Amino acid sequence: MFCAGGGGRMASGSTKSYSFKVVLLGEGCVGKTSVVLRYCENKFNDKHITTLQASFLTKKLNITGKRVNLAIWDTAGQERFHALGPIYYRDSNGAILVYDVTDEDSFLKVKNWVKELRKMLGNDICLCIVGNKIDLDKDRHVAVDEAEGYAESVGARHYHTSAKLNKGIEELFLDLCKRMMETAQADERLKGSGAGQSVPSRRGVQIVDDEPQAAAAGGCCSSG
Ligand SMILES: Nc1nc2c(ncn2[C@@H]2O[C@H](COP(=O)(O)OP(=O)(O)OP(=O)(O)O)[C@@H](O)[C@H]2O)c(=O)[nH]1
Ligand SMILES: [Mg+2]
Repeated sequence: MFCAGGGGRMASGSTKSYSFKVVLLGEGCVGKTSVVLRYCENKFNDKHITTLQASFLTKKLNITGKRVNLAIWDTAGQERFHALGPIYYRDSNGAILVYDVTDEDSFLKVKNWVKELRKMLGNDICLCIVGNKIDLDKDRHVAVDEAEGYAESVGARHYHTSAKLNKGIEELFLDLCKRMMETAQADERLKGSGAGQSVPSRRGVQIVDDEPQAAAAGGCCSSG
């Protein structure tokens, strides 16, 4: 399993590491795999090699001194795989719902995913709606205002990307990570922080405080 805090500790200061699970959902051929491949490996393939079931990639980043480990699940867009969705979105901290700006149907599919995710997970997940392929803007079939207005109405954030031209991808993941960190920190406050131990949140994120803490409640080892 993907756990927080694996690996070395930072030498000094209060450094927290976060582990988040992120899932990409959306119709086939909208560019989910391309977005992930661009982000994780800075690669782009002009050919469509359809994803079967799902694939998994990881990414480590550092945000204002905090280590973030992302486990990214890129799911298959083909309708025959739709029923597998819950396997991948369950316990996710963030969902990236991708449509192709030249394909109106793919935007309707995003709306279906939003309904399903809100029904199954409530507001416990950070939603990103992503209009991909903005390099094909001349063939756009989804109005910017409509897409952005819809995202706002469902508590999601909207982004535009081009995996092909590497536009908006870094910004998308960085912004999502910051939102997931805020959610995790709010969860942590809510739980009243278990005196420096790992605090699993509602969505299974673990926050590990690398800084040694003073004696835990009920602890027996206070020295001095
Ligand atoms: N012009 C353009 N083409 C893109 C972009 N992103 C992806 N594509 C192309 O769109 C096609 C589908 O991309 P994929 O990333 O395989 O799409 P997917 O959503 O993962 O598809 P499934 O795995 O079948 O669900 C490929 O031919 C990509 O080269 C983009 O930003 N601009
Ligand atoms: Mg794919």
